Amino acid sequence: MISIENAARILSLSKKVAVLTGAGMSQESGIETFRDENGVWAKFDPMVWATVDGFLSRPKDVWNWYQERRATIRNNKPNQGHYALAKMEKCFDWLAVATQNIDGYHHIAGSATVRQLHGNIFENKCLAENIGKKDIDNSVVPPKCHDCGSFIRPDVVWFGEMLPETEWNLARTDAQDCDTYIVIGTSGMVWPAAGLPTMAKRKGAKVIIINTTESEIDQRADVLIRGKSGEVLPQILKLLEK
Ligand code: BV8
Repeated sequence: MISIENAARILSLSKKVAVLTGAGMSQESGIETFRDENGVWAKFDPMVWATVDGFLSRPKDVWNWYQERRATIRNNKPNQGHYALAKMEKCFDWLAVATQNIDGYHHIAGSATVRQLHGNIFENKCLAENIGKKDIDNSVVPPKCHDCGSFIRPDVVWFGEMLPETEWNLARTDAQDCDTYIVIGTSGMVWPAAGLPTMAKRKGAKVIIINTTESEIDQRADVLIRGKSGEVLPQILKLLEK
């Protein structure tokens, strides 16, 4: 509890707060994380299932895998951590969330400022034109672009792909301008997102980490909270609302 009180005390003195979330944020919503013991990458090789070459080697399988993940996300919902983070916005001049997650749960929970660093699983784009496409013909697997005939693919950032420039630049500015940086539910293994807490720290921000286990970013923490984000964030919000 002490670290939760320390985090709330630091936040009560903050005006500008930036946040980085990872798969742990949605774990209590029933969405699998990637690198926990029996996580996604333990079952699916990311170089096959989350790269362009992997998609081209087995387009039908990769497309169907994303369809299954879309169904799981639709059948679940944001958890108390997402809602607490959204309500926390009123406690500061601004609170901006940069998420590595592609489930869209921060938006659904009501967060107003969300930078989707790795895209959104419910959006699609043409593989060849690299531009978003709507009204997809799902009778073909994977669907084909109605403008050029190339494959349609999920509009998410695969390994080896650049992050969306605007989202990435905004997330970097948030990290450099904030008083406090909260890191929630990420192993800190995927770059360049993993570098954001260090950018904040270098500019003098306090860093709060909420994670159930150790992460690659722990040494940056001013406050380290070992716990579930769906339980910890509502407790922090309660202390801030006092
Ligand atoms: C890039 C989207 C520039 C798709 C994902 C070779 C060539 C090119 C690039 C590289 C290369 N070698 C390395 C790189 C860089 C690479 C990278 O970082 N690799 C790592 C693995 C070493 N990065 C990239 O490729 C990025 N692009 O660098 O572009 C470039 C371009 C060309 C050439 C050179 C450079 C793109 C990375 C994005 C990849 N896309 N996903 C999809 O999801 O299908 S990755 C995937 O990892 C997800 O986005 C995920 O969010 C992300 C990070 O993982 P986490 O979110 O942290 O999840 P994880 O399971 O790891 O951890 C969960 C944590 O939560 C754990 O710590 C756990 O303890 C905790 N937890 C669990 N439950 C809870 C909890 N905490 C709190 N409460 C709970 N209840």
